[in-house]
Amino acid sequence: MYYISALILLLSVGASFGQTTHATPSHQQIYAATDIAFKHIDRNNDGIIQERELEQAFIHADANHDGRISEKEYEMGGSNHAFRQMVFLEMDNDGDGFVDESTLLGQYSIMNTNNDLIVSRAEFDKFYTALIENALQHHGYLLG
Ligand SMILES: [Ca+2]
Ligand SMILES: [Ca+2]
Ligand SMILES: [Ca+2]
Repeated sequence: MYYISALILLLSVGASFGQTTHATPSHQQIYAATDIAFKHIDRNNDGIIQERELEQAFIHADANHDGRISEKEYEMGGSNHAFRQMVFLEMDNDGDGFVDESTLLGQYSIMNTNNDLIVSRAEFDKFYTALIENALQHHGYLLG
């Protein structure tokens, strides 16, 4: 259930892109968004994402406690729905309308490239920047 960071990312990303609608975010904006997301998840401010922090983020996002994140739950975090929808679609890799625990777990493993049970800032940034760029590539039309 770790990787709910995606969730949080959603929240944070939408917020940071704010009202710049109808514009494809620049690399700088994507980086700024991942920066906000990281700080949001790293509750103990040690510069590392621990499993527990991701679990907390997931639990927080899973409003109805069914163990998966629906698009509606994902979008509850704020404005810029087009962007959130785009990222959600990218994360819902099996297209069933939910980002579930196994997806998040898998993403956490991917992020943690050196398998040391922590996700560093660099690992986090790399993963999310790629995720957003893939989302733009696959679903960027949603931004209008
Ligand atoms: Ca931390
Ligand atoms: Ca849920
Ligand atoms: Ca899914």
